[in-house]
Amino acid sequence: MQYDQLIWIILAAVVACIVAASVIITVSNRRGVDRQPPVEQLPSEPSVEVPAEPEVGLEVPEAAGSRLTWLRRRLSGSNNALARGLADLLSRDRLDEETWDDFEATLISSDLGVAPTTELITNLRRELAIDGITEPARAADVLRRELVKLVDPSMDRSLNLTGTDGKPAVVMVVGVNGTGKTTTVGKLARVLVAEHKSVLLGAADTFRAAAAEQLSTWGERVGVETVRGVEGADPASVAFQSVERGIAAQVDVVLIDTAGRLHTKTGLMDELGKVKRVTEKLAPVGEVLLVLDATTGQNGLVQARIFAEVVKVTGIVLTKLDGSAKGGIVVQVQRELGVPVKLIGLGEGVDDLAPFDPEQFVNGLMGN
Ligand SMILES: Nc1nc2c(ncn2[C@@H]2O[C@H](COP(=O)(O)OP(=O)(O)OP(=O)(O)O)[C@@H](O)[C@H]2O)c(=O)[nH]1
Ligand SMILES: [Mg+2]
Repeated sequence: MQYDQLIWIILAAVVACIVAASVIITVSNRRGVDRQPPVEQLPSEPSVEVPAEPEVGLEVPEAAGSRLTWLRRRLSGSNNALARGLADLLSRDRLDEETWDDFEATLISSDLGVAPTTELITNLRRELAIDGITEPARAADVLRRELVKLVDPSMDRSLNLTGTDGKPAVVMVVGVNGTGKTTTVGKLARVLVAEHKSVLLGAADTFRAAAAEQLSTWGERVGVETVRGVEGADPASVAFQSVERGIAAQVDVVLIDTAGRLHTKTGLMDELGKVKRVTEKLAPVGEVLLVLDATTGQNGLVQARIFAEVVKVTGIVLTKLDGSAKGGIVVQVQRELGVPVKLIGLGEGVDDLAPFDPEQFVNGLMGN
């Protein structure tokens, strides 16, 4: 090989190395772009779980529009008792007394409650009589309007995510065991991250180590940090430390997951009150979301009443509206607490959380 050929080969190899190195540096910088700056690690507990470098890109939810359309389809295809009652009414030939009686019974058994049912049927019959409508198919629009009125579109369903005095907005998620609190925190974090908000999760469920583990797994999936304590740690102190970290890291929102607790256990309910009081020494808890399992029916109302007495509930998350839930509970729980349903869960999947929209909900129930 000639001398000048060798020089060219060496030069080509050097250029190739430089190009490869700059590609590697660019890729690794890009991977860090969407990550939040890691917060300082305190020597004492609780610990902060900084999500590991994801192997693939972080998960982001589908756009809100397509998610809502999909959820509406899920609702209308569900086994929801109210949806079935409406479908039955609209499939009849005529609106005679027997049909009305059956419809009334269906509404009451779908957790709509006696007073709202009577109100709905009275209004519906009056409206239909004025226009002389006797065929169910033509009654559908009137029914849709009356149902929307019952679900109350005038309520403010936005989440309060504005922090005060430059501090993060704090959201606490509460409810009885297994209603879907942790899943809701994870899904909500995912939505907020997609809206370019910086989020921190606080694992104030210290009953079981697995609970904090479940939450950190969500944190890793969506690329946010989780503050957690050891099993049996004081949940109030974990919540406090979470907000403390959130302030230090200047995040927009701190989501605090709490342990499931039976509303009948006074000690546990007092503990929840303490979690909120202690957290508020640092920053106001602007949103207390009560997670109710829509399939538990009337029991959900009792839970709602007692939780609202202990911590001022500002919004309801109604989960498990897929499956065999009785959608009428939306109306009852809002009336009972005077607090809006803000979010609904329609499945176990990561995108199965949606803002509650009265019209979409009614359309979903009516199968369109
Ligand atoms: N079908 C359905 N399942 C749900 C929904 N939300 C949550 N789940 C499931 O309900 C179960 C309990 O959910 P978690 O989020 O662990 O409930 P939790 O309230 O945090 O439970 P505890 O912390 O033990 O009180 C899990 O299997 C979830 O996948 C929903 O909207 N629909
Ligand atoms: Mg949980």
